[in-house]
Amino acid sequence: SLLVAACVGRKFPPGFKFGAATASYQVEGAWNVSDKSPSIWDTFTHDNPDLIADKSNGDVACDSYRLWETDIGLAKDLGLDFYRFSISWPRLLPNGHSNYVSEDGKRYYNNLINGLIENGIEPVVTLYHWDLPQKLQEFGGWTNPDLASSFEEYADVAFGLFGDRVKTWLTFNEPVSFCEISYEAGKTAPGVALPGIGNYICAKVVMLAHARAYRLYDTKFRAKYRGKVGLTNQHLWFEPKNSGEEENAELMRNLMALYSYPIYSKTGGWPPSVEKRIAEISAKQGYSRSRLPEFTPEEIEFIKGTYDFYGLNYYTSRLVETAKPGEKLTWFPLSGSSEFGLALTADPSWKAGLAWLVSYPPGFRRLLLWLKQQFGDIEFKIMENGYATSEPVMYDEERVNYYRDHLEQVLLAINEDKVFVTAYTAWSLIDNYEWTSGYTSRFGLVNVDFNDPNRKRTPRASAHYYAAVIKSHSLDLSQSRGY
Ligand code: PNW
Repeated sequence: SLLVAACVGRKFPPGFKFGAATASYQVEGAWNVSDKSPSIWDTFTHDNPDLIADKSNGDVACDSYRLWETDIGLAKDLGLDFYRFSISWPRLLPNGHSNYVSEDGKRYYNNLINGLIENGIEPVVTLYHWDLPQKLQEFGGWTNPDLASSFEEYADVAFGLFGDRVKTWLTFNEPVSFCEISYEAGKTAPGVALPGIGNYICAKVVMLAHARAYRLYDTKFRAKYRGKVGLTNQHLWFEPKNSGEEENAELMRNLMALYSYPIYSKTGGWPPSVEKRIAEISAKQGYSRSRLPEFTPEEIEFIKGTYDFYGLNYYTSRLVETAKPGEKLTWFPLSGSSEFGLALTADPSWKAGLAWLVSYPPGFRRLLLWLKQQFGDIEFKIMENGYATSEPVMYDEERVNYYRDHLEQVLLAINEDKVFVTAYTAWSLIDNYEWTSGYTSRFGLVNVDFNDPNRKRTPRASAHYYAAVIKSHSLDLSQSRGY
């Protein structure tokens, strides 16, 4: 009976769902097929090959525009409950605006959605995974408040075309990543660097854009389609490096929740500690108001509560300490840490797949509990978690360990901390175009041969491992490293 108890503890709750994710620019290729217009990533990679590790681009990527049936086959072999992919805005709306809808774009996503459903796999769709139509960047991109209404137009088209079959929508993937790394640091598309301001303007515009899409779904689509709409935020977990710096670690947690407080908190608006600190720093810099733009009371009410679940992506953790005078702070993975003069490091004992991707499984559980404490006992869906190596290892033991150890923490969060987690998503189904790392970072459960014109896909050991977890709906912890 002891054995039974142990096994029961390792079971995922009934109804818990497993998936895997990709994103349009990272897998589709076919960048200029038919009437598709360029996205900011097409423009950025074509104009700045030197900013990409292997000078590559997503022109072909995994060629999933052509090989989508193969991808569905892989998802089916894994036994996925759902497949998370994103729609390329410029493929569906080449003008950026809804005055013209591409027939080929419609056909492609209809085929993919129908193919998934025919194979018993639920489609989970992200509207914005960073590939803005270049035509809208020419309007100023996410620093232009008008983008919120352009995004609502796009969402209207997508909900209208696919909402009869798509029941889980994510408006945005990781606003923190594109607001900070793109619009503040200028390191990724569109390559616009507006230090200390671009990220905050982007944050406000994106919060409003999300809320507009959510409220549109409520008024126009919810009664007939009965789906769920949310977004997914990326979180690192932060711990103080030295005793006495808990307050700084908490400030970093709140900075990363900049894109959550307006939506999920009871009060709405920016996280108070972050808002206060940025206002103080702005005042010291001689400004009469904060660089973090205020919301009007109407905007606060408009954004607050616009969710049906909390989507989150977790990969890694950091230690926080006050920077030494003159210390150069890195912009990655969170350029905003320089705002507060905080240095982010990793503990040497945390196993590194890539320099930035160090594995600290307990951070995942602590993050889930922290989010529950901040925002209440709401539904959490893990929309990304995964591990990369810089070599295309086929017997990928490190990735298997990463998935097992992180899934173990999810189970602890569910069983011990009573966090209501209903879904887990592996990033990624297949190796793909890893932004400025090009094809040098391998995240796939399935290997892709990028030298092969047919982009041959071969499941790794981790794919077999994940399939076994899904099939048994439980975790075998006999190999666990026991965090
Ligand atoms: C995510 N970090 O980005 C994105 O959603 C994916 O498109 C991407 O391929 C994947 O994770 C792997 O990088 C991240 O700093 C960006 O911890 C930054 C971090 C994590 C994920």
